[in-house]
Amino acid sequence: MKVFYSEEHRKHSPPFEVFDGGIRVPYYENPDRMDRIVAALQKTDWAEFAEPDDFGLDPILAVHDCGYLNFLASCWDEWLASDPEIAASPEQHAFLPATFALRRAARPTTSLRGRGGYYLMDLSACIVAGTYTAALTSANIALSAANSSFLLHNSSFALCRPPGHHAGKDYAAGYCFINNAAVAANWLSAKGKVALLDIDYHAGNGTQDIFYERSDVLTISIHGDPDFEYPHYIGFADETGAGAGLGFHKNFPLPIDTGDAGYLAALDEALSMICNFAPEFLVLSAGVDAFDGDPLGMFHLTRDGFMEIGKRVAGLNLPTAVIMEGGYANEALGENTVTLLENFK
Ligand code: OKP
Ligand code: ZN
Repeated sequence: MKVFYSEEHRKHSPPFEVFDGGIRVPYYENPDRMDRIVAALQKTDWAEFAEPDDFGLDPILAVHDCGYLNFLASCWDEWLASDPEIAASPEQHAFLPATFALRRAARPTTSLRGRGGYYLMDLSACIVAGTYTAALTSANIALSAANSSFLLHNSSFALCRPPGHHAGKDYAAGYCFINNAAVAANWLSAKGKVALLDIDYHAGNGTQDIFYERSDVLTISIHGDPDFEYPHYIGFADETGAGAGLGFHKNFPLPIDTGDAGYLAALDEALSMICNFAPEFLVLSAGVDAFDGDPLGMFHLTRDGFMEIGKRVAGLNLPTAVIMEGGYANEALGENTVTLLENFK
């Protein structure tokens, strides 16, 4: 199986995040995550590592707003230029907004703080010097996997970092800046119908937003009920698409303490929806933070659970671009990811 990966992700390593709006903690979405997955993949006899190609900005701008992308590109430099104290010790800092724009009447104002509050949705989307470069490379990794799945008609793995599924057309959120899976799915949608299944523990709100009014990309997310879990305001069962996209989005909000059995029951429903949709390609937003003991999750999936998920999704027999999303139990992250992928080879 082709595994697209780049060392560029290291450039995005914020020194802290503001956890649950309270204390500063080390950034959970850290480079060590990739090291664990790479190490586990290297022990297999099937992972074929490849560098991503550069697809340019067009496929990214097909999904994301230009003003938002410009903000990501210049935020850090503008911030350094605005404050000599920050410029004196940049590695101790991460840009975060101080206010958040409620979108109803809001517009991106010209000041950096104004744009920050408009384009960043929470305190886990920290911007540092390498964020934009790392995010662009991460999107190219997803595009490379999509291209490979298209050309070779088989499955591929995009080892993306930063992750993407919380990023909407014009906002960053939850460690995500560019929606890698959405960029890949949109790119593939020019070749044929696409289903995008999100099995990360958190609702794929950005993906939902991006495709909400489209019928050529079926989007499905299985996740912790937003009634108790991040991203809190989106990912409910009654959100099923709008306009031409009505009926082409599906959420499976599941309760606290969901284990393998409850999860697999929802997965089977999702898979039968995908079968009925009859897509040519599948994009799998693959987080493994539904794992028992994940510091950011409240499900109890086991390694066998991930094996079974992989088996059943691979059983669709679709060319699948598997896109890495979350997973924060770093000691188990490599094994869980390899286990999920095993059946796609
Ligand atoms: C990103 B991905 C937990 C705070 C949550 C953001 C989580 C983003 C998860 N109480 N902070 O979907 O794995
Ligand atoms: Zn997650």
